[in-house]
Amino acid sequence: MSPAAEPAIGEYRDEIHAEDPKGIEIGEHGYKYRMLDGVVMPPYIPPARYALSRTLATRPGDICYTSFPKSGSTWLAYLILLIVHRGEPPEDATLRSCLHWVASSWTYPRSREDLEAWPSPRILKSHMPYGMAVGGVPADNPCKYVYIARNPKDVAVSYFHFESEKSWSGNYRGPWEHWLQMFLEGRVQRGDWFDHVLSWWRHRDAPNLHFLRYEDLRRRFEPTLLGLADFLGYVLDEPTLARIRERSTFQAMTADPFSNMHEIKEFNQFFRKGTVGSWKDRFTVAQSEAFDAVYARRMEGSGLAFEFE
Ligand code: PPS
Repeated sequence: MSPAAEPAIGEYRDEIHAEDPKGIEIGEHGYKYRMLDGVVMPPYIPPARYALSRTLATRPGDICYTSFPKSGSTWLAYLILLIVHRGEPPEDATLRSCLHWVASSWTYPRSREDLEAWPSPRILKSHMPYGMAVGGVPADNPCKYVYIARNPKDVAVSYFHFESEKSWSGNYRGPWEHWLQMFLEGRVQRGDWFDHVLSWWRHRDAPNLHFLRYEDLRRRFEPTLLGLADFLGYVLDEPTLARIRERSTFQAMTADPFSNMHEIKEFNQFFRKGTVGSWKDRFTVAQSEAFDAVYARRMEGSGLAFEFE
């Protein structure tokens, strides 16, 4: 089945997302979520689709990209697609239609049969921690996994905008300081940022896992992209590299209907600022210091560090 043959994507609607309304909780400030394997998850990840995602048989050519939300995963998805397609996005498609978000009942909820019939290489999207990954245990899978992480202050702010300003899946209606507290306590969808990122970081030396940082893509684009391409088994010549660089800037992705998520109502929150350090517009000095203390404690000994400026 080609992406072009599929029905148009629907806009956000509770009745689409909540295939299994029994499991949906409404927390503080109207925040909607459901629990899966003890982790806070969005309403649009019903248990049946989560099970499909866990049991999907991956293939050697598959590329599964993963992140905590708001860490640059849409950017990474486009880079992977452009690498695979030599810098030219496929015709009669959109970025979203080329991806498989298996656990989600939203966007393109393809059946197991459709997924199995899809030609390689399949690009699989996920926002799960390591223990809940697509295909089961990553180390036992033949596919490749790419994880992207971003400094958690920018993640917390980007996520707050995403969840609170529009009628998005969480429908959060609380103030920033409450959101920040929820973030630090692991009560936002996808759970605890530290647990999530470190769960993948611990496996960074596995041969089928590539760990990236958003800040490296921003600051050191070319070597970071070449490293990604190399991991995926592609050699990029100079013209292809130049095409990918040009097409994947924040401005180009926002302007291009292929990559700008126009199928999804309120798509603008996918592309907000695209910078390192926008947390400073939101954190107070006291919040920043309190965050830094938690960060130092939770990251201690991990060997993982982020740029915040
Ligand atoms: S989501 O909804 O969880 O899948 O969001 P995700 O795509 O992971 O992250 C969204 C943030 O990534 C920024 N973004 C980019 N930054 C730089 N360059 C490019 N091309 C790019 N594309 C997306 C996007 O603006 C979100 O960050 P904020 O800080 O909100 O701007």
